[in-house]
Amino acid sequence: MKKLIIPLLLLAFSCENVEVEKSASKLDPSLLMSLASKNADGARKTVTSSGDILADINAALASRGMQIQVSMMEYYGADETGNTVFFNNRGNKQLSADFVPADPRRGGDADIKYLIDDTESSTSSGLTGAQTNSAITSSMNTWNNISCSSGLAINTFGPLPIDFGIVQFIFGLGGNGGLFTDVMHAGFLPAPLFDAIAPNGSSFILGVTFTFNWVDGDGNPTDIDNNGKTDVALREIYYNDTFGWNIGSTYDVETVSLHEAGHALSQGHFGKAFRSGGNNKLHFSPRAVMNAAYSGVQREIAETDNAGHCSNWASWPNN
Ligand SMILES: [Ca+2]
Ligand SMILES: [Ca+2]
Ligand SMILES: [Zn+2]
Repeated sequence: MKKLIIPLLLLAFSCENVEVEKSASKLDPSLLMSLASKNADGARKTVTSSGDILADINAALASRGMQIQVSMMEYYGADETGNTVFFNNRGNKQLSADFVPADPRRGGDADIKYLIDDTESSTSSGLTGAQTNSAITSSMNTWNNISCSSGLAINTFGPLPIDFGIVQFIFGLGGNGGLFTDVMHAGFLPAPLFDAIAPNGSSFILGVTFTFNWVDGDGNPTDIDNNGKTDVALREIYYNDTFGWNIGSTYDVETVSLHEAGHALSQGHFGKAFRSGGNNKLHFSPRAVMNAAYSGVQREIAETDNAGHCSNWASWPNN
């Protein structure tokens, strides 16, 4: 078993605009890195409702001179299959994306760091932040404990009393346009974010993961380790507070968190969806954590999930 430690580094886009709450004693602001400092408040104003959420996000990021662009969002359906949406303004190439080991732009460490937004961690269904934080942590530990990826250390900042979330920030729904780390569980958000993702999205999207790539000065995704995969800057995850979240029963937080964390660790959707039975219930073959929709409590990694994870991480940090 790998131990969780508390790393000391958070990356930041713009130090002077970062709102670090005084109570966030784990964070030493002097360790924050600054990648861009211009026009931090401009992000929200530049958003126009083009109907293409990824294009809107990227226009806002570019207007701030930020060296990241969103390349993909993957959402998880409650009772209909979710979807993977690519940002495609540079041709139809849908390159896969992955973290670069010891990427200097992420601080140069070989581990993968995550945090949990503790300001949006309680749910309208009545779960406390302590309950959802525990479920999310448990899901991260499940991925961390897979034996094939012994070179991968997944470390945590733990739950932090800061409203993280770049996408929500851009859409004027709180969040933080400056602070980030590799993987962010950015909170349980109300309907508007999910309705921006897809028409009436709040009624069927349980969770979503956004993948951000590093881009060069011309706005093109980079591949500094020449592995044919665009280099991931960070991934952020949101949970839809519209649903009736539970611990151990539908909709089980750990089940959904385990799925979204799978995306955060570079896995895509897997399995064929079909409906059967008197109630026409959604099923998958094979059933797996990485199926595109929820089909009951599932906190164990399936064989296909394990294979997908190992193909991404078994040689880390040497790939
Ligand atoms: Ca948040
Ligand atoms: Ca690469
Ligand atoms: Zn998904």
